[in-house]
Amino acid sequence: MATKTLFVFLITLTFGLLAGSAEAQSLSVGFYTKTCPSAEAIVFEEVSKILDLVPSLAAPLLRMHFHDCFVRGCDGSVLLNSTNGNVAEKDARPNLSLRGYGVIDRVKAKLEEACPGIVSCADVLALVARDAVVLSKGPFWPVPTGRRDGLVSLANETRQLPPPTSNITTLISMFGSKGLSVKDLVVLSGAHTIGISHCTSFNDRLYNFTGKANLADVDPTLDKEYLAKLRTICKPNDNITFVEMDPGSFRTFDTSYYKEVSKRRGVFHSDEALLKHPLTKAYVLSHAGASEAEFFQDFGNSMINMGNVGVLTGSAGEIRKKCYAIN
Ligand code: HEM
Ligand SMILES: *[C@@H]1O[C@H](CO)[C@@H](O)[C@H](O)[C@H]1NC(C)=O
Ligand SMILES: *[C@@H]1O[C@H](CO)[C@@H](O)[C@H](O)[C@H]1NC(C)=O
Ligand SMILES: *[C@@H]1O[C@H](CO)[C@@H](O)[C@H](O)[C@H]1NC(C)=O
Ligand SMILES: *[C@@H]1O[C@H](CO)[C@@H](O)[C@H](O)[C@H]1NC(C)=O
Ligand SMILES: *[C@@H]1O[C@H](CO)[C@@H](O)[C@H](O)[C@H]1NC(C)=O
Ligand SMILES: CC(=O)N[C@H]1CO[C@H](CO)[C@@H](O)[C@@H]1O
Repeated sequence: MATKTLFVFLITLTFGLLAGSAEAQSLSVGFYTKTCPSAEAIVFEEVSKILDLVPSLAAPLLRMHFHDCFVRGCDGSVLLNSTNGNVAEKDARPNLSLRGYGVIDRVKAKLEEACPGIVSCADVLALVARDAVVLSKGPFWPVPTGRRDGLVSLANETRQLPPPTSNITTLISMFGSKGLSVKDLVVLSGAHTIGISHCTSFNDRLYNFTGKANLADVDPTLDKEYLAKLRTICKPNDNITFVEMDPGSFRTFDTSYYKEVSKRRGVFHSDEALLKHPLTKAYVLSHAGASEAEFFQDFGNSMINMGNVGVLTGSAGEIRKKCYAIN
């Protein structure tokens, strides 16, 4: 109850703050105020109930919004099932490890009960991602809404998602191609403060790193102690085991990801890569173990930027009835 009151208070506060800025945007905070006034409260209540039971779903729900936005814009395309003639994004390689589709279906069903045909699945993803962060003790930010749902989902387009082997050049250019800055990159990478990774996503750093068919051939940039620990957990070709990405606080949204990366304990090349550019390196170092306030503010801003990527508005697309299929 206390959280709910706080939530309503924050929403009200945010409306007040944003009313002052007259920026023309296609999305707007409080888009459903008239058409479905309880939409955001319904989402928060459902996500709270689900995460009370299964806290480990917070991380994949945040990640799902990222995977949606980077492929065809934030249009709910990540949620569509494959059909007879088409393999959807969901069934492409990077999505093997996405979880939480059932949560989205459940939240959407509640919204359809309250206001049929009003709230898009793309907006559900954006709101659920925010609430998953709030419920992991992270920041609240006002989520601009008004996205519409796309009609297309193609497995081969998941190539637009950066792989964990990415170097800094690739990361900057892949974020740049979505209109996101170097700062957005380092800030949004901070999402890896919660959740898990399968050994498959970083095993190349632990064994046979340069392809010498030598199991002692490891990534020299990874912290030695951490490397040894990972090697005891992840065996070569292990595609089942997973590790906490931010050991010790993988369910708490905080700045400890930057502390880990600064000690060369980021699990992916893409985490390590943040130490290879002056701007991202400076951000990592200055936020390692620092107070959360600035990171929290930055994270909300960068999530709003990411949530704007390639959105459909007005009469484009549709409002899906079920998130896994077009109407
Ligand atoms: C910078 C480029 C990024 C790369 C290369 C990357 C890559 C990955 C990989 C490989 C995993 C592990 C998947 C697995 O093995 O189970 C992962 C997990 C995760 N990623 Fe990222 N990611 C990136 C950016 C982001 C962004 C922008 C967000 C959200 C804003 C995000 C949120 C997450 C979360 C929360 C998890 C944990 C998922 C879970 O617990 O199931 N990532 N990421
Ligand atoms: C849609 O796909 C999900 C898995 O991604 C599956 O669990 C669900 O049964 C599918 N729904 C329909 C109606 O095909
Ligand atoms: C992706 O797949 C679609 C449908 O199968 C196809 O029309 C399109 O050409 C493919 N795009 C690329 C870049 O391969
Ligand atoms: C970064 O990775 C890309 C793609 O794998 C590669 O073409 C490029 O040479 C790499 N850049 C550097 C500086 O290593
Ligand atoms: C090591 O990597 C090379 C090149 O990718 C590959 O040909 C070889 O089979 C790998 N060896 C082992 C033991 O994984
Ligand atoms: C793991 O690898 C085995 C053997 O290569 C394969 O049969 C199995 O389907 C894989 N499991 C997953 C979850 O990818
Ligand atoms: C949840 C989900 O739909 N995962 C799919 C991801 O893609 C693989 C194929 O690469 C499917 O087997 C999974 O079912």
